[in-house]
Amino acid sequence: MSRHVIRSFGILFSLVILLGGATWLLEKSSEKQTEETGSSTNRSVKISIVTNEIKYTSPDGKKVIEAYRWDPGTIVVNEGDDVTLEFYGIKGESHPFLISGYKLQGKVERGKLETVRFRADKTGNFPITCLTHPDIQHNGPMVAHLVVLPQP
Ligand SMILES: [Cu+2]
Repeated sequence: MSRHVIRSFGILFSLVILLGGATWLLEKSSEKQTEETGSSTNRSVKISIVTNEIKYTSPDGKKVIEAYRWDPGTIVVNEGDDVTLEFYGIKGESHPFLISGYKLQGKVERGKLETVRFRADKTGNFPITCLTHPDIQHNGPMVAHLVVLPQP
C-alpha cells in the first residue's frame, strides 16, 4: 500500500517536472518570437511639442524678462523608430527651427501645426534649435534635445 503511494507520488512528481519544463520552453520560444518581431518592424512614435513662454514682470512693471521654450525640452526615442514630431505654436508668432544632426528644418507659427517625419537612424543627442530664440540674448534658449538611444 505504502509502496503504491510512493510510486504514485513519484509519477506525479515527474509530471510536475515535465510540465514545468514544457512551460519554460514555451515561454522561451515566445520571448524569441517577440525579439525577432521587434527587430524586423520599426516602431512608430509620435511626439507633440508646443511653444511656451516664461515671462517675469517686476512689481513696478518696468522690467520684463522672458524666454521661449520647446515643451517638452527632452525627447527620447530609440534607434530605428519612425518618428513624427508634431509642433504646435502657442506662444510667440513664429519659430523657424533646425535639427541640424538630421538635416531637418521647419517653422512653427501660432495656432498652426508643423509636422516633421524621419527614421531615427543615428544615435546621439540632436538639438532642436529655434533660429529666432537660440540663446539667452535672443529670448531663449529655445533648444530642445532629441535623444536617440541605441537599440537595446
Ligand atoms: Cu522661437
